[in-house]
Amino acid sequence: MTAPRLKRPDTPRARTGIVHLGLGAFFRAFGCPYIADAMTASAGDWGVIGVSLRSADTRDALRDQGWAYTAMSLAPDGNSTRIIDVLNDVLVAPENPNAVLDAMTDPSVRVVTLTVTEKGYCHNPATGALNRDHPDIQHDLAHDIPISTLGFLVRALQARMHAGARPFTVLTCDNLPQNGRLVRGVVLELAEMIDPELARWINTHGRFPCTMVDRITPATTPVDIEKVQAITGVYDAAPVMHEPFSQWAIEDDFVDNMRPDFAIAGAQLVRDVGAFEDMKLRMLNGSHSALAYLGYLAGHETISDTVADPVFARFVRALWAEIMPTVTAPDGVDLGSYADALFDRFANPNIRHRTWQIAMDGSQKLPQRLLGTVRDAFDTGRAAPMACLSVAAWMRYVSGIDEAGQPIDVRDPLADKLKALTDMATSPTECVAALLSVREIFPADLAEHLSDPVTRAANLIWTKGCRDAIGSV
Ligand code: CS2
Repeated sequence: MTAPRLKRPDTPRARTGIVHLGLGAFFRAFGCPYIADAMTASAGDWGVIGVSLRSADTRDALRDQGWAYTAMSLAPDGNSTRIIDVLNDVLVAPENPNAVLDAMTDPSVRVVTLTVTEKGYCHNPATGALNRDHPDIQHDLAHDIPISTLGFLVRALQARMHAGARPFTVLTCDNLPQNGRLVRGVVLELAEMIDPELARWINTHGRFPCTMVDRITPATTPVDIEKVQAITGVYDAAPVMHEPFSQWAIEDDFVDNMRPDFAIAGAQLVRDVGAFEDMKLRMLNGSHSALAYLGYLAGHETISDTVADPVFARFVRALWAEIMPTVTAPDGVDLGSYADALFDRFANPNIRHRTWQIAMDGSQKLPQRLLGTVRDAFDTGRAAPMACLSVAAWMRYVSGIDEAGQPIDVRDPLADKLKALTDMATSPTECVAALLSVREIFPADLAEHLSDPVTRAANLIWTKGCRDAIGSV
């Protein structure tokens, strides 16, 4: 017998108070449960209109379910499920950008949340400034109907200003350092080019709190869909998978103080998110990327497979030892215990988080994940061999051939440029030199510092393979 389809009961919905841009698995597994808990505990009209910026898949899968879906928590000792029911609609921006602008312009929407990934900010990863040459930005400068995230934010804010309404708070939930400052900066730059008065209005009235978001969310597979059905007896076309752990630190700075009661839902509302961000971006995401490149090249499919290999378990501990002196722990946090907890989270065998998934978009991730650590270590006269090995592994990865001689499906906005550079190189030394010249990633002074240690590491990786290279560093 086929299982019945998940269907939201026909009960009243909360009114929409949030538009979310970039409705991927992460926000559905992370932000939406917090919003659901906040509304359960202290009410408020914080229903969400989700916006997919590219594909219609999520909308098509969720529509017949009344926008409800299952979130499955993957604990080492078993799975549990919960229905999340905060979405009021899902819009697909390329199909109907005006509907997205209308939703964002509705004065009852007080917060626009974002998970558009690092590359969605159209910024230069090394400097944080707007990449004015980005084709989507060029498009949005020439047309009133936008295609980029920044274009949607700026045009919707412009419509609100013209309507005499208040701006919405822009709440970014992407893994970027000072993410609120970053999005504020690029929004202001674009607004300035469109209408300087708008830029002044956003500068005065807009709010862009920084956040630190943390929950490991592997992509959903067909097997996951079957598992959900086995537990719930119901077919859900688009469930999301996540680890039990979740942490959200939010700078408490919202337009007119209008926001869900995130604190009651377990988020930390703080004055300064900086320490949380540095710790998480460097220790979790930095080691995630390092394990992704080295592990992928060595033939490991997932992060848990990678750290189950004792060589990589030692490696990640050594990498954390390099990172820890470069971060200031948030009040009350012991970095050693944080690292121990990270190890357990990575080792969770129930989470099949593919190294290939995490390896994506490295050009956008390396600066905040690994290069900050390297810079701080160099500035204080310390070496960072494991971080340099990780950078070299990324170089090997983007050259497009793994250790078994198989092609790698490299996904990165700079993939073509990186491939052209590595194709011209005739040795690991030349490859390192070519890639260190990519200024979007490596500022000139840092490239100079990196040249020797990364060249050494690359030669080890190319000749011995990643596993043996780790032992030889
Ligand atoms: C991962 C993150 O895919 C990646 O780059 O490092 O998505 C990571 O799982 C989350 O930031 C955990 O909070």
